[in-house]
Amino acid sequence: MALETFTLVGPGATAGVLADSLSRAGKTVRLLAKDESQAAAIRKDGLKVDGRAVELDAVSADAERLGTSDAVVFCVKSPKLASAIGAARPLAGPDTTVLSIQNGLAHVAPLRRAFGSRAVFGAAYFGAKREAGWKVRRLGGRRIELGTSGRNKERAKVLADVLRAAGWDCALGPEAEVLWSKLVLNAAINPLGALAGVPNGELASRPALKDLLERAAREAASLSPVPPRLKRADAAAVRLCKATAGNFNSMAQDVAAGRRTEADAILLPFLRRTHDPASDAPVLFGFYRFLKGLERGR
Ligand code: KPL
Repeated sequence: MALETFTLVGPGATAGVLADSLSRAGKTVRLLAKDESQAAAIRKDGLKVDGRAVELDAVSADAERLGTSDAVVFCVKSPKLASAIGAARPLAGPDTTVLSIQNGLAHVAPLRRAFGSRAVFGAAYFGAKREAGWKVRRLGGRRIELGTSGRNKERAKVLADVLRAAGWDCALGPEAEVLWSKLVLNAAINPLGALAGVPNGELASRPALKDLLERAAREAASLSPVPPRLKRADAAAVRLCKATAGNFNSMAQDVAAGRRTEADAILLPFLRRTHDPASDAPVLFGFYRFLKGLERGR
């Protein structure tokens, strides 16, 4: 099951960083754009990561034209998933590995329905930002964790080897633990960075924000149904913020751009596990109310 051709779905900062690392590792990299005007813009301007041009084999909004590849990587945010799955179906042949590194859990069921045991779910611990045009800047972190769930173990192992060769610190773990551990950190970091309007580093360096960050991480960890892979969620949240210090997290980038946020995907899995969210998860519930108010206010 050699993985030589990769198609990334949903060009943005995450896809840009992965495309760059995979193409420098000698892989053939293609992008499935959201529409033809986006595809034309990327073809015209070229994708650059940290000032370096990324070698792309093809960019198109037409998956039939791109054809199948050995691996398809979903880098879309949760509100866009359903349409992305529909558009990307022709990219996946019977033996294609489908990787998703989205935040949250809501993507697991639809992707598994669409791609069965070909789907592998991962968690990305890095920061990146898309700047004007198709320029992407890496903002710290180089860890990717891949979840195994019995039937996809072999695929996940092969994928992990490719990612390591492409420079990532890639680890494997049971799928539920990988996804919930990342979700615990996202539930603490993303809403707080988005509401405070600060990059991750400030969540770790400003005492009042750090206190809230740590409380949110402990609250989320206490509601996780599987033991998080992190020994201390509060310390792990601070470490991740430091590792990605210059990054405005993905939710902060959504709020700044006036886009719908991933508040539902990131916070509801915890709030749904409480009897009374206001008293059982006061910090996360507060984040959720503020974010929803912000979205409604638009
Ligand atoms: O997952 C992230 C995100 O922004 O969504 C982290 C790793 C927290 C980086 O900001």
